[in-house]
Amino acid sequence: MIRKELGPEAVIVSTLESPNEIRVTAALEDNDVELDNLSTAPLNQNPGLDLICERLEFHNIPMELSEKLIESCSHYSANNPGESLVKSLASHFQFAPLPSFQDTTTPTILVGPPGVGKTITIARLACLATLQNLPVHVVTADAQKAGAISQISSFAKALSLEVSVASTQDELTKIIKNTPPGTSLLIDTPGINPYQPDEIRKLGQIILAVRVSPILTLPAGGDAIEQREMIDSFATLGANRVILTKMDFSRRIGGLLDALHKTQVQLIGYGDSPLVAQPLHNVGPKELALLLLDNKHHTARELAA
Ligand SMILES: Nc1nc2c(ncn2[C@@H]2O[C@H](COP(=O)(O)OP(=O)(O)O)[C@@H](O)[C@H]2O)c(=O)[nH]1
Ligand SMILES: [Mg+2]
Repeated sequence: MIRKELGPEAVIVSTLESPNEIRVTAALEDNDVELDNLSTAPLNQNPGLDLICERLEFHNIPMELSEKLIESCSHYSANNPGESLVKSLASHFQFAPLPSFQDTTTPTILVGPPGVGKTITIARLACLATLQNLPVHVVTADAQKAGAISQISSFAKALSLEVSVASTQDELTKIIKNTPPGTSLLIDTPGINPYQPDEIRKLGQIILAVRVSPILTLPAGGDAIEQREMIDSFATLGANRVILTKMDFSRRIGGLLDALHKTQVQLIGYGDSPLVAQPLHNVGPKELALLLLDNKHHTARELAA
């Protein structure tokens, strides 16, 4: 049937089985497309499109997105599945770089729900800037949560940085105004419930004082719809970029990927450790492909087997 549709050159590049159907992806080989082999170990060790299908299934990527990814994989090149996955991800997701601190006129402000890793991410960004000898000043607008100020102060102290506390919009405006030229501002905010209008309004006031679009911080695992609604809610505050956290214990990122794909929010980096000294990772299509293909996170039951 496939050869009847596509002609005698058609090759089957993958099959995807679900309880009620078997999907077969076929392609015509395109000898004009020359794609470099990826030199990274996981891709070289796992060169088949079937393996990619398996990994997409493992990550619980919803069928609709999975099909789109596989279809464009086969469109790019059936001969080099690793490279075609990278290209496929590049065409379905938005990526942008982590803050560079070269542009000291644009503060970096992180927002998100409570406990997702905003403060540790601020500390990591401060660490990154300090390592590059770029001056940063850390500000927290999270003055209410018990222990919040001492948590960020201890991170800052380890980097020989001071922390300013802004309890109101006016205080934050004043701190921004008094920041010496050439110093980047890193601003931490209280975790909020984005479904509470009052909490959104208060965070909106902080963002108004800063006048830049905030970066949403989200854990990598979780349900697709939950994540999408979270991203949509913070988008009302102008958050169009996301940093992921807790990648080290997120075994499946399909829900998150579905949310990123549906919202087209820009993915800019991820953290995978509770340690501040462990740097954030930049993420582009290649890094995302490696995260999808990597199967190093085993459950305790698997490890004991
Ligand atoms: N294992 C792991 N723990 C993390 C990661 N990011 C944050 N955490 C932990 O999550 C908890 C909450 O982090 P925190 O920065 O205080 O969250 P915030 O409330 O959003 O500011 C802390 O115990 C962090 O050490 C991560 O990438 N991996
Ligand atoms: Mg915090």
